[in-house]
Amino acid sequence: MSAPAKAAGLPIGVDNQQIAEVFEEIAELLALQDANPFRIRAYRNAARTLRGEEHPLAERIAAGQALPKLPGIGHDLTEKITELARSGECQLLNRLRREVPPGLGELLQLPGIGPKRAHQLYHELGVDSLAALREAVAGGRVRRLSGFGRTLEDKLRRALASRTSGQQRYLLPQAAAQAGPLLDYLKQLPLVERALIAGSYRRRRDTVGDLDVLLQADAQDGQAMAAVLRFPAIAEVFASGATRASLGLRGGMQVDVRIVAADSFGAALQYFTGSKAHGIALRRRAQAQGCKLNEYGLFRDGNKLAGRNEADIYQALGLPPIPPELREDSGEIDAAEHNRLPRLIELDDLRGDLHCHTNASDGHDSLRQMALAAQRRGWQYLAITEHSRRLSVAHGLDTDRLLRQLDEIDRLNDELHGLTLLKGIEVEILADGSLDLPDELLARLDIVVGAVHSHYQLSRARQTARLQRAMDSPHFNILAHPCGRLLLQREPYPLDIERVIAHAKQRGCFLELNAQPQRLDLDDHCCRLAKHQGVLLSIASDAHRASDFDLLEFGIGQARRGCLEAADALNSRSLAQLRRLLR
Ligand code: DGT
Ligand code: CA
Ligand code: CA
Repeated sequence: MSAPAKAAGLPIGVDNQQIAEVFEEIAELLALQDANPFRIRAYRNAARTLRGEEHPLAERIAAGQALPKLPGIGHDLTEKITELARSGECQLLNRLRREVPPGLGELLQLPGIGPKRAHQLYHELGVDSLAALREAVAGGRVRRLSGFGRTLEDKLRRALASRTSGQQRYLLPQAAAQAGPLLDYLKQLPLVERALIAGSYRRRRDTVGDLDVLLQADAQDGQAMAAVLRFPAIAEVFASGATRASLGLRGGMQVDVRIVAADSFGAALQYFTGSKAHGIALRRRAQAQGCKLNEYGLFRDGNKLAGRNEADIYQALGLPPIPPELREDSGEIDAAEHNRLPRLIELDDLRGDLHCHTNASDGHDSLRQMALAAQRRGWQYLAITEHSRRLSVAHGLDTDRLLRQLDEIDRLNDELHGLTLLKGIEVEILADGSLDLPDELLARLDIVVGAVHSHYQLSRARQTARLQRAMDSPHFNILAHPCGRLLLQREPYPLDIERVIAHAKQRGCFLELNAQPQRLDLDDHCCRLAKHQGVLLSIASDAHRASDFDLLEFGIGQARRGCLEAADALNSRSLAQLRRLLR
């Protein structure tokens, strides 16, 4: 069978194998929740059926045809398949991924550990990661669980010892959730004068490998480190001395701790903030000036020129301080040397947010709650951009429901002071680049944000042409999460982003920097490309609840890594300027 001609060779969305993978993951996560075995088996069986099914089901759904009767696939699973075919996502899977601690899946890779025992470890001992299991094994607690015993515990100890940990990476909020309590603890220690996290976390990289903690304290007698090691959420101490330690946290992250004296704190901060490439380039510069730079300070002929403050190191090397977000050896030292460092954008530069949802589609808070939260932030505007009808999993709006929301926005705007709600939509960009709602309706809106939530598998050329065509629509304003990546989960789809940026420039459109920490899309590199072409970016929260406006902090971090200044952001503009730019 083939897609209908009118859909212009409608591309194949998710294929059967991908649907099978989703079902297998659901089965595994359900098992980790110790769910009903029949339900788990239903997903496993359905996955098996799908692996052997040659008709691409998603194509049938796209063509509006009924699905063939398949063994083990009843009403419920058919709905899941339809959801996946339409949106490329599965809400149940998303929910399970949120509910089941990510570290639990790792336990399954150990000998003798299946879902049942993993569930038992979690519920009876609170073990939710390899690091936590190490601790439980070390404490002799595992052998006491029913069905475990000493033999299995020994086996686990050997398996754990042979694994190198710390290779996993973490999203910024996951890292923050582990770093926050640790920093709070360290800061209240009487012996600790200063505590900071350096490394990729300070540089606001999109994912973080480990935490590099820097403490200012007197390390001499080992008292300071002893106090550090009393932090309750430590699962394992890999190594420790008076000035350095390497730890595993219960949350799974690894931490490198260094204790340094006040007169080299700045040098250590500079060194351990990295990146390695930036550090090497800076050291080369020091050498060219007849100096030596290391984590203790900047020296010439054995005399210390700087070390106490980070900024002093740069200054002694003839440079203004370089913001951590730029330290990737991608031109920042040269720019600093010629006084061309950008004045990086800050959260306070934003005058509003141009992408958010309410409970009219898949958000949690009401329009009023979102508006009041925006008002409390002192914003001038907030664009309400629900999903459109085609994204049925997200309860997307059709014409009638959108019109009703527009009336509601009018009423609220009469009432609100200081804040203007803009009428918008996050309209689905269909496979061929057309939009999911009629032009007459889009014409009534203040702002049209377009997004791709399906058909990720198109060729690079077709995906690029699809987005270009979407921007050709007369009412199109902003391309949401342009590259479609989901960090640690899904690669961006093949796309000629430079062409897309050039097309946006030509069409007077804008691109989004989506601040959701699993997206951060555009990424830093693409931000630079857009800035270079003079295409303004909407740094947007994509909030689904009022508290999500806080996520803008992550978007700003990425924007700064992308060299963006306030003037490079669409939503740093006043309402009047914004309206002009949106035409
Ligand atoms: P991550 O943890 O993988 O997200 O990335 P980073 O940048 O935090 O890297 P990490 O934790 O291995 O090291 C922290 C910083 O320490 C790194 O950014 C720069 C510095 N550093 C580590 N190893 C070296 C090295 O061999 N040479 C130099 N110059 N600096 C290093
Ligand atoms: Ca690190
Ligand atoms: Ca490290």
